[in-house]
Amino acid sequence: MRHDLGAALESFDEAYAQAVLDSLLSMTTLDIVIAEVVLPYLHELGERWERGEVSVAQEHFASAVLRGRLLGLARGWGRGFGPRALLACLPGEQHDLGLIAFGLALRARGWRIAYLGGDMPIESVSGAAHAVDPAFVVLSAVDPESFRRFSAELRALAREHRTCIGGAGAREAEATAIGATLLSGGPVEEANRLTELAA
Ligand code: B12
Repeated sequence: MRHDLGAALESFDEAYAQAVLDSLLSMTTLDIVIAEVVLPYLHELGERWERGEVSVAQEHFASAVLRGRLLGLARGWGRGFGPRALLACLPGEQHDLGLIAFGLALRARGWRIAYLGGDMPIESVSGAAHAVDPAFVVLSAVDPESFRRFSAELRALAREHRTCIGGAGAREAEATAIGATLLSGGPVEEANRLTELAA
């Protein structure tokens, strides 16, 4: 199935890619589709792009289709009565697919999601946190340097709201410096952990 999805996306066949995703979602859980198909495919796509095996156009097309589908599945994720999570990427960060996947995994566990998306000024995240009063603020970046660059602002945010950091750039040293909880695993695994922490 992952192979079919990749073949559809890399031949720019959006309709077939959606059909493969429909079929996967009808057969198994969203957790499995995220953790075992979509994220590994994206990771592998990046490696193949680095080796020059897929073009920038194929990589952009594939990530745009998958992002659109994940956000479609996210419709209504702010509703309900569960704990709230406020999700955002650090300033300058556009890679939000892992964060969206994490929001979907939390949603499957009863959370309500307030999603701010990519490239968020910390001050604005802080303003949203005051308005939403989330159980956790979760920030994501692919480069550890982003957490270091904004560490003073992030420390101030973490003093006021329980804050977590995730994504490929989130490491123990940065989490400790900020006073945040490190979510170093994949979105599904860390959604389980955050759900335990919130309980
Ligand atoms: C898709 C993609 C893009 C898309 C992003 C679309 C989007 N809205 O997310 C677009 C085309 C916009 C893009 C742009 C760029 N990209 Co890009 N991109 C990728 C690619 C192919 C996949 C990223 C992805 O979503 N992977 C799936 C995620 C979920 O997997 P992961 O990052 O390994 O994350 C794991 C964990 O960290 C965890 N996780 C991830 N996020 C989160 C969040 C939470 C809360 C939790 C709990 C867990 C979690 O889940 C994953 C599985 O365990 C990667 C290649 C790769 N190997 O990852 C490059 C990559 C991330 N990009 C890279 C670069 C350099 C860029 C650009 C600078 C390219 C350019 N020259 O313009 C720009 C920068 C844009 C910006 N300012 O942020 C580099 C980053 C290098 C670095 N360490 O800083 C990579 C690694 C490619 C490379 N090898 O050079 N990119």
